[in-house]
Amino acid sequence: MPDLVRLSKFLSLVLRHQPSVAGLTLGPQGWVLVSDLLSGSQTAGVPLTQDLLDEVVADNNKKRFEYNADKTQIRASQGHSAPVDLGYTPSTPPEFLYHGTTSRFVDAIRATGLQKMRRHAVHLSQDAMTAVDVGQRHGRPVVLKVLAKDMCDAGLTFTKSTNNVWLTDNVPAEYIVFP
Ligand code: HQG
Repeated sequence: MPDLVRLSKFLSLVLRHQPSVAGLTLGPQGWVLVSDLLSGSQTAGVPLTQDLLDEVVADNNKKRFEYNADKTQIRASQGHSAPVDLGYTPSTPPEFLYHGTTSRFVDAIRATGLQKMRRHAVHLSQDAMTAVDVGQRHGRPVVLKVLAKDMCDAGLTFTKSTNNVWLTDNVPAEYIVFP
């Protein structure tokens, strides 16, 4: 695995799921001090430097990580299982959004809608192709079309992460178009 991919996976672990592996605690909106991340990673045996961190943040294919304005803090833009309130303001989604899942989950989703499971939100994309990629991480991909505008009109809230992932608390089955 290329080093940057390996580092990105380590950063996902620390900044989304288990900050304690680098001796860290996430702030309420998911931020940690860059200096703490560098020293904590070194202590955990991961040779992270400021230059490498800059590279991961810039090159990461999904722009998973972001610095604050003065680059003293860093966080994951979405995807957490650790409890955070990312502080995004609600926005109006397009008419349709897409969710990638796999065939074996479809019956459960029909029964209970899309649930956030272990993460902080249900993740939706603006295009169906991204949803195919997301779904195939779990098995044979199935793309679900979500009637996002109808949900929004009914008072359900959406936010959009800095890296363009649409987030919502759950998607009731009545708003899902199954293939
Ligand atoms: C499924 C990755 C049964 C859901 C991706 C999914 C994404 C249900 C799985 C981001 C269900 C959870 C998020 C229900 C939902 N019954 N299964 N009621 N409701 N599910 O990994 O959306 O590379 O937590 O369909 O690319 O797959 O990490 O969520 O299959 O953007 O940056 O439960 O994570 O991005 O799986 O992926 P996940 P996800 P990163």
